[in-house]
Amino acid sequence: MTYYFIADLHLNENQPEITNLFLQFMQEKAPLAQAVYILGDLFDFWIGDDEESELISSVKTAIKNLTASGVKCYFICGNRDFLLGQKFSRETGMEILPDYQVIGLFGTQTLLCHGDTLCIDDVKYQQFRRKVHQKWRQWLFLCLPLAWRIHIAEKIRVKSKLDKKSKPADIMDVNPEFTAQTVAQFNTTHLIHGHTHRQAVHNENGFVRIVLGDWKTDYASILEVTQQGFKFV
Ligand code: LP5
Ligand code: MN
Repeated sequence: MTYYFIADLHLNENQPEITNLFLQFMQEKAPLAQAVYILGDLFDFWIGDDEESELISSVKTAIKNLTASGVKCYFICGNRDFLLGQKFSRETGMEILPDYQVIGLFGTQTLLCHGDTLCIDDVKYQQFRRKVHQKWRQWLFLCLPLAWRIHIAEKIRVKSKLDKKSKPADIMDVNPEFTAQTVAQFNTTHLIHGHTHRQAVHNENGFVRIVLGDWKTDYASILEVTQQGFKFV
C-alpha cells in the first residue's frame, strides 16, 4: 500500500512542463496508490469552478480517471486555490478536506494541512487570509464576471509578489511554537504540509514535520509513504 502527498504545483499556462509532470504522475505513479493527497496550491490561482481551459480540463480528466479506477484523491485548499469547490469535486471525484485533517498512516497519526495557517508571523498575510476566507466576500467575488475575477486575482498576485520582497524570510516560514501547539492539539506525531516551498524533514520538538516542496519545470516534489516509511521520489 502506497500513499502519495504533493502540494504547490501552481499549475499555469506558462509552464506546460509542470502540467506534463503532473499528468505523468497521475498516469504512472498515482494509479498504484491507495490514495493521493494534494495539499493545496494545485493551481496558480483559482477564481471559481466555472472557469474552463485546456489546462483545467486536462487536470480534471486526470483526477477523474484516477478516482474512477478506485484510487482515492483528497484535496486541502491552498492560499491560491481556496475557491476550488463542490462542482470541481463532483466532476472529478476528488474529496475536499478541511484546513486540518488527521489521518492514520500505517498506525502513525499524521496531521495534514497546506501550511499557510502555521505562518502566523506573516501578519499581513494572515489579515488578508481572514478577509478572503469570509463566506460573504467569496460569494460576492464569485458573482463577478470571470474577466473581472481574473483581473482582481492578477492584481492580488502583483501586490503579493511586491510585499514578499520586503518580508524577512523567517516570517514566511512556519512559527515553531505555534506549529508544535497545533500538532499537540491534534495529538499526532507527524505533520505533513507544503506552502513554504522548503522541502525538508524536520525531527524536532517531539514530532516529525515533513515539508513538501514546490514543483518546477524539471522537478516534482512527491512524498511516498509505504509500510517501510516515507521518502521523496
Ligand atoms: O502565493 P505565494 O506563496 O506567492 O504568497 C503567499 C501569500 N500571498 C497570497 C496571495 C496569492 O498569491 C494570490 C491569491 C489569488 C487568489 C485568487 C482569488 C481571490 C479571491 C478573493 C475572494 C474574496 O496568498 C503571501 C505570503 C506568502 O504566501 C508566504 O507565506 O507572504 O501573502 C501576501 O503577500 C499578502 C500581502 O502581504 C497582502 C495582500 C493584500 C492584497 C490586496 C490587494 C488588493 C487588490 C484589489 C484589487 C481590486
Ligand atoms: Mn501556498
